[in-house]
Amino acid sequence: MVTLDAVLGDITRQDVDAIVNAANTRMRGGGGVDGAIHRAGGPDVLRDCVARFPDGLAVGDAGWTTAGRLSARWVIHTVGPNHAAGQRDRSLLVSCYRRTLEVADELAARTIAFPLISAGIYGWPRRDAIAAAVDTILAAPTRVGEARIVAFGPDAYDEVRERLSAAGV
Ligand code: AR6
Repeated sequence: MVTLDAVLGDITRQDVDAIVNAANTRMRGGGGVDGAIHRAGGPDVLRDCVARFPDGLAVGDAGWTTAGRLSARWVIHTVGPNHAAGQRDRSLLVSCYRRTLEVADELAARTIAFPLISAGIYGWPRRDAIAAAVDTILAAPTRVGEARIVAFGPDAYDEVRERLSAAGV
C-alpha cells in the first residue's frame, strides 16, 4: 500500500522519481504549477510534450515526459476538469489521480509528488479537491511506495493534514 504524506512547499523542489503537473489539454505550458514546472525543467519538457503528445491530452487522462533539469526523472502531466468553466464531473478529477498512478507504475516510479489538481486556476473547491486527492491515492492499486501531496500554502497544508487524519493516516 502507498504511504501518503503532506508537504508544504514548491512542487518543483521535490526530490522524487516523478512530479505531477496540473496541465491543460493542449499540453504546451501555462500558469500555476504548469508554468513553474516548465520554467524549472527547461525547454526539454516542452519539446517532449510536443513530440509525445502532438494532439495534447484529454481531461482526466495522464501522460509522461522527461523532467528536463528538474531533479525528478519524469513529469507526469494530467489534465484536471476546469470547474470555473463548468466542468463539474468529479469522476474526471478522480481519474486524474488514478491515471497518473497507472502511468507511474508503467515507469516503475517509486516516489511521486502531486499538486492539488484543479484547485488553482481551474477553481475546484479546495476541500473537495483535497478529499478527491487523498481518497483516490489511498485507494489506488499502485506499486508506488511513497506519494506526497504538495500544498502551496499553510491553509491548504492544514486541510490536507486534516483529511489524512480523517482517513486514518
Ligand atoms: N508548487 C505546488 N503547488 C502549486 C505551485 C507550486 N509551484 N503553484 C501553484 N500551486 P494550478 P489547475 C498550487 O492553477 O487549477 C495552468 O495554466 C495552487 O495553489 O497550477 O489544475 C495549466 O496550464 C493550487 O492549489 O492548476 C492549466 O491551464 C494547485 O497548485 C490550468 O492552470 C493547482 O493550481 C490548470 O489549473
